[in-house]
Amino acid sequence: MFYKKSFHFIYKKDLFQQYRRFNMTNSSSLKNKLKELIPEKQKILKDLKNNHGNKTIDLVTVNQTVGGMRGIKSMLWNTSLLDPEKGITFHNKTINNLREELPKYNIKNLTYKSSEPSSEALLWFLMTGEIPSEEEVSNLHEELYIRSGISDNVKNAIIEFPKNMHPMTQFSCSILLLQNESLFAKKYKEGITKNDYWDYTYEDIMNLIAKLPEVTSLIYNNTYKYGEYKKYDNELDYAANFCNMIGFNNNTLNDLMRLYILIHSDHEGGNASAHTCRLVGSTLSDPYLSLSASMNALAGPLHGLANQEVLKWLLNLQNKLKNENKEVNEETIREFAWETLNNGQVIPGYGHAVLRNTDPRYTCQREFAQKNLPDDELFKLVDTIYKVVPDVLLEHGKTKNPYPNVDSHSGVLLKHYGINEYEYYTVLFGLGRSFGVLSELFWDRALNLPLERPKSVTLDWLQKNILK
Ligand code: NMX
Ligand code: MLT
Repeated sequence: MFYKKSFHFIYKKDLFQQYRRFNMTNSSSLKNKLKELIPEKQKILKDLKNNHGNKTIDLVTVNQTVGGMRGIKSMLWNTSLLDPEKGITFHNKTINNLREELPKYNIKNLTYKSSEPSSEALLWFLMTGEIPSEEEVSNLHEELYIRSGISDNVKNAIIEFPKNMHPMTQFSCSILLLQNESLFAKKYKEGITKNDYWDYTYEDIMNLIAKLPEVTSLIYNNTYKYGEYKKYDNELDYAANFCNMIGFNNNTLNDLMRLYILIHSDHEGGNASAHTCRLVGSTLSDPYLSLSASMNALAGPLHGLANQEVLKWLLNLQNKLKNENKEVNEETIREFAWETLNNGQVIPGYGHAVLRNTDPRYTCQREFAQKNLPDDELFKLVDTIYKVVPDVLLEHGKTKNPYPNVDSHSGVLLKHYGINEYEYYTVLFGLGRSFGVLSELFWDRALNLPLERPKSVTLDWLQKNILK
């Protein structure tokens, strides 16, 4: 299935990749699969619009309109659905279902079989709703490899970013630097019809996902290390490629990265990064413009930036107690949590706009830690915080969900394996989130979903129409 090693001479590889990219349109088994699925989904949507279009799904209260539109069922989003108690399901499968059912990456079919599903398998599943065969995963692996590689212009521009520019700003800018390569934008300019949108959207999405490990690792290496740029290695899967590119060669970290991409990939459509990608994409901005915007939403501290805030909070807690010669225990953690709240700040990693229970993405990271790093000091701290903070938040009496979310655990795992630079953590969330929001963006174009444009009202309108 994979091409022969002799092509590894760089110049030959570049020529070969150009040739393969040229032929990719017809040979991609994922694209062919999607081509089969599109008419079925279009038919379902058409039937809903024509025969049930006027039925009511939900009603909207004043509190929802002035309170961030919580809970209003008003978006179509196919890749995943969030239950407030049970958490996320992807095409009706839980995280643990996927961890069992999706193919694992088998390096050279010999030495090491990964414990977590490959990100290639996840991508196939998110886009199609079907569990791929090993052959389909291999095919997609090759497709991503062939599409990988960033130009010298983009590379040099990223290297010129100031070192103190936040990694999320670098990430968003880097995606915009790639936008020049958008086939969708090019073909739209040439005058394609609606029926062809999905085709070029697919090309952009796959090219973009294939290039993200190089882009994100270059940001890491350039900001924190020595500016090294590593190319995609065909013998490693997607997640291991990323780890390799930032200078790590550790099978357990590779597994963590596979799990990390899986749990961060999608969280239905209403979260800020997903919703932003949908909104921007609905104007027919291409996938590069849409993903860059999505990453800007993820960069906020109430959303994806919370993972860096959590680690900062944990380290501040440790330092403060050390300086005061105090032990880290339930009592001192409770005091620190109250101090945070009394300062008018949120406890990062706790609470959620939809969930009303412990996030299963937290639970599976906890299980990973119990298995692989049970004696890690920061893991023990996170575990003790879990015993204390929900009660503190309940007593505080404001938050509707006193339990931990995904961001509460992720930094501790990354730090354990040596990724210490916490300002970078949200980039990793973004790498995972790209899989979900871009898969959905493909279907937005395939189903020809219209421009998103909800109706707003003014305070004056509310007074006149509600208080009457
Ligand atoms: N610490 C302190 N106060 C909180 C917390 C928290 N962790 N969570 C919610 N509250 C407050 C919230 O600020 C609000 O206060 P006020 O009435 O003064 O405005 C009140 O509780 C009610 O908020 P909720 O309705 O429970 O939460 P909402 O849906 O508005 O916001 C979050 C959800 C996630 C933004 C909020 O829980 C939060 O700020 N959490 C901490 C930041 C965080 O972990 N974000 C990551 C979320 C997951 N992700 O990756 O995106
Ligand atoms: C997410 O993964 O997007 C967050 O948990 C936020 C959300 O779902 O609103």
